Amino acid sequence: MSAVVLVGAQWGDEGKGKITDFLAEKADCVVRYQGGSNAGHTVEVEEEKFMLHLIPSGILYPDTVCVIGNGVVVDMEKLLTEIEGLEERGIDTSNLRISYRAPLVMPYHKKLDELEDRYSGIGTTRRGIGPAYGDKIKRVGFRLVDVLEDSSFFRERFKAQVDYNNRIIEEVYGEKGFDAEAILAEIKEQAARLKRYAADTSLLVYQAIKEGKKVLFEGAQGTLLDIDHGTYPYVTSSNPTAGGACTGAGIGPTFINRVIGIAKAYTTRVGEGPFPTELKDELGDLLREKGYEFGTTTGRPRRCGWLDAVILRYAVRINGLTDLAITKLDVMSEFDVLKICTGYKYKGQVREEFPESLEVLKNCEPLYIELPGWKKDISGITRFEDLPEEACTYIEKIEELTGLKASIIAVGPKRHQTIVRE
Ligand code: 2SA
Ligand code: GDP
Ligand code: MG
Repeated sequence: MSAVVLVGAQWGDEGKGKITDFLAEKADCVVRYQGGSNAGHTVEVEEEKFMLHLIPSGILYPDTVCVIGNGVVVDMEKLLTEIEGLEERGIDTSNLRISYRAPLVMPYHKKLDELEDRYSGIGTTRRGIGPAYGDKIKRVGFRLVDVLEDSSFFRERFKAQVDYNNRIIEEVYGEKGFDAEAILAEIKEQAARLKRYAADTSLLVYQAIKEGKKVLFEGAQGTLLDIDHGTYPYVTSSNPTAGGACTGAGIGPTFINRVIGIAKAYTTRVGEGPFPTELKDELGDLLREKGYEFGTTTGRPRRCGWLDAVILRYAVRINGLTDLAITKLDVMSEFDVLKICTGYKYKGQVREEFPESLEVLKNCEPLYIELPGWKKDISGITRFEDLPEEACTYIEKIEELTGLKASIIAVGPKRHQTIVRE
């Protein structure tokens, strides 16, 4: 039995797509369990680059079953475009499965996300994620199965919901609302095109695990963007943390036997909210330039800073991490001296735990240790022993600070630029 959860240990964009694709070579099934088209997971194989949003990063392997679980909010229009884009590039998507239970992102969710973000200042991706999860929790959302069945119960509730949202869009924001019949026709057509992929995915994943197949659960976003455990309200509206894999895929926690925390060798964040180790100077610009830190979905520049071990320790605890995958070590080759934050100073006191209060977090001063850089190109190295001594020391320091082994190290964006340690 092998069920492995891959979770972002920071604020997302840790390289989950790359690591998932790398491990998917030996997997039978890859499952997305939360998020939606806000996610942007990059997979690079030889000269080809794929940016995936809703489709799991196992899709490049023709025999791997790729599941969009019940915890993912599905924008059918975006999903169809993504499927078509892959098919045009010769990628077979016939092994894709979508949960009947997946809540749908409606056109009014996207509109409301845009309008509300102007006021809330969260800096969302404006893909309708918050409003779609909000409706799910309020029990006024619609799932793939509802549109496929098209019952009178669904139609009545759907029209009432469009009316309600139109009132907000028109009366609160003074913008034009939507035509319920037009949306209905559109989503029915989209659902019909997706019908061939629809499945009871919880059952499918359960059976795969029971048959001893290898299943990967691919988190989107990251621990600090978790609605419950992240830097609320500057978070996404789902649970990227490992517990989300159970609810978002419909499997019990006793089936999971490994949880890999994926962490960049430094830290980035896109969108607003506190970020203690952020570098607002030329060092931050250098990280952005060398790490090519721009949003995979929106193209927004990412904020960059030093590695923060307080965050990593928090991720170890919240996710029950078993080991780490450290990505983008090659980007650190640029620096003479590397810094790692080991604790925060707040009002003269040292804090080693990640604070729950944003006010405290905003006023925390990072406490750093310094390590020597290596200033050598490491992007072609395939064995840990062949890395420069300073790079090994950097990784070993992360292991010491987190108490976990870095069992995977990425030294470049491509599939083969990956070091595995036994
Ligand atoms: P949302 O759209 O409601 O989920 O936004 C809420 C916050 O969550 C952040 N968020 C992300 N952070 C990092 N990466 C994400 N995916 C894209 C990428 C982002 C992009 O891979 O680069 O292209 O801009 C992602 N998705 C959501 C978001 O920035 C808000 O802070
Ligand atoms: P995800 O959301 O966690 O899947 O990450 P993204 O795909 O949004 O962002 C990670 C970026 O870093 C992508 O452009 C990847 O191709 C790239 N990347 C992943 N691993 C490495 C690495 O080890 N080195 C370098 N230089 N780039 C990497
Ligand atoms: Mg991303």
